[in-house]
Amino acid sequence: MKNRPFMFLVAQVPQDLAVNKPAFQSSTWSAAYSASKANNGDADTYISHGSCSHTAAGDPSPWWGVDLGAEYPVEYVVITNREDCCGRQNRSKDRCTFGVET
Ligand SMILES: [Ca+2]
Repeated sequence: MKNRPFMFLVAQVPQDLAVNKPAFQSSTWSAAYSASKANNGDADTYISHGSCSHTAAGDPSPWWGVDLGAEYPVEYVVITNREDCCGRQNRSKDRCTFGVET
């Protein structure tokens, strides 16, 4: 029997370190849009589907943060805003996906 060449392919799949880690934001529009919705692993961008965070209207300096639990070398930070309204206005108040990849 003839030896067949073989090859192993090893791909490093980015790991999202932010999924389901403790998340915080400067204010919350309503309980349905809490900080944890941004990093719940669901990338749905329609806020009415319940997977986006949103700070309160009138928050003069909105922010969102996540505690990764440790220090990591970070390759990418991915932020996805809602796509169901509001055109090109400042989207700093909502986040549907927040990912940190190594
Ligand atoms: Ca989400």
